[in-house]
Amino acid sequence: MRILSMPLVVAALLVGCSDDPDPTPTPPDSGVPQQDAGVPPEDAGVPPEDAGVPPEDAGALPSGPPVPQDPPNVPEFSRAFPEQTRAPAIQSKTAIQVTEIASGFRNPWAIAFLPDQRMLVTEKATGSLYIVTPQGAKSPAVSGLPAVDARGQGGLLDVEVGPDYAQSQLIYWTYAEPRTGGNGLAVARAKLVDGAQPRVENVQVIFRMMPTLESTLHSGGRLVFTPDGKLFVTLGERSILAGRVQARDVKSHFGKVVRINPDGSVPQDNPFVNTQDAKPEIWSVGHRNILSAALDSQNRLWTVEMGPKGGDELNRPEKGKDYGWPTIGYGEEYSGAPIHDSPQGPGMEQPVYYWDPVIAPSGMAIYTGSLFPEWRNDIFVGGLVSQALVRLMVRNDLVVGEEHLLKDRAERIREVVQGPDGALYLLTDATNGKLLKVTPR
Ligand SMILES: [Ca+2]
Repeated sequence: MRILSMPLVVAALLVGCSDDPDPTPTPPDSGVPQQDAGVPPEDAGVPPEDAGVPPEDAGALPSGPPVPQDPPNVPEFSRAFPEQTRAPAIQSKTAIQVTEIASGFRNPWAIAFLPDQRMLVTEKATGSLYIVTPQGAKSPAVSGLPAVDARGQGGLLDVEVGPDYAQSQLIYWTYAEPRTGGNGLAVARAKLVDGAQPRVENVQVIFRMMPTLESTLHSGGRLVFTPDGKLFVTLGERSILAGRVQARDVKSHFGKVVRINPDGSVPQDNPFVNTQDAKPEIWSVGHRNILSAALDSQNRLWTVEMGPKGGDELNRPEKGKDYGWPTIGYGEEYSGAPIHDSPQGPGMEQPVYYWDPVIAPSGMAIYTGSLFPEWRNDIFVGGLVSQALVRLMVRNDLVVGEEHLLKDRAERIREVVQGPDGALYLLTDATNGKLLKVTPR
């Protein structure tokens, strides 16, 4: 366990705030440092996935070595329980086929399925939204969306189809909103008017992350509807020190999961509605930058957040709980400077699982389909730096196996959703981004 003097902690907070392992191409005029600087090369030379992995006997939990990876960046931090990191490597028995449905998306970020199985697809940097058929035909960009601040990790991010879409045609999306004095994540909804020239009408901004701050980093931005009609929104802490220090502060939205009604109003059973000066939308606190979120079969929220060097985390955020960033965590600054005295601390929750080295997560699905029976209830996370589709086998809320699929494609995976047909649909993060479909071969 590392012991830090206070000045060292401050120094640690002051350095390395800008280099996230999320090297989204940045417009040349933005002044944002190259975010992949200092990120270790992804695990080149991963051996074939069958190397040394014992067969999974029915009923028996996987055992054996973890997915091949580099040594941890912060070896002095010990896991809180055995299953918290480096689960045994597993190998899917079902052979998979990857089909390219469409390409030519400029850094696409999110997919949402319309009831007729067409997809809404967002492009981060251009702020464009498209409707894509299952065969890959792309509509003209949907008109009427508000302007985005497209610098860095901003832009147009997630999109979801409203639960009452059949009646309302409402869609919801997140974006970095340009504001006087800076920017901030916003959630908007509008009526989608379908047709040869699709557009949105009656745009309403239903949530604004506050305070406004000038940062192009750590926007968060995933949306998850729950069956009881609430909407979770995941938020980042803006990376820069002025934002990072607010991640556990209930007076700020930074570094939080928030929970709202679809019209933006506050559910009265939220945990901080009666706390003086607290933002009433807050569900959980102490997150860094949540880019992955999904519900499980019990409709519980799971998230994966982008950590610093060596600190990506899988969490199951519960009402009113504190997930510790920046006080505790398993990583360090990109400079190698320490961030935390300890990976554990009183009053703060432990991640279900963490990665050191990181996968650089974005996008998440918890599988419920019938195309891949062996994947039922497994967690899938897109990997950017890791250039993998990460599969986690979960038993009793513990990760008991990990697999890195699609490594041979060497593509950054930005988004993972399960389609109505039980296939997994992916977006690759590239200037010529692809929409991919994963089915049994
Ligand atoms: Ca944490």
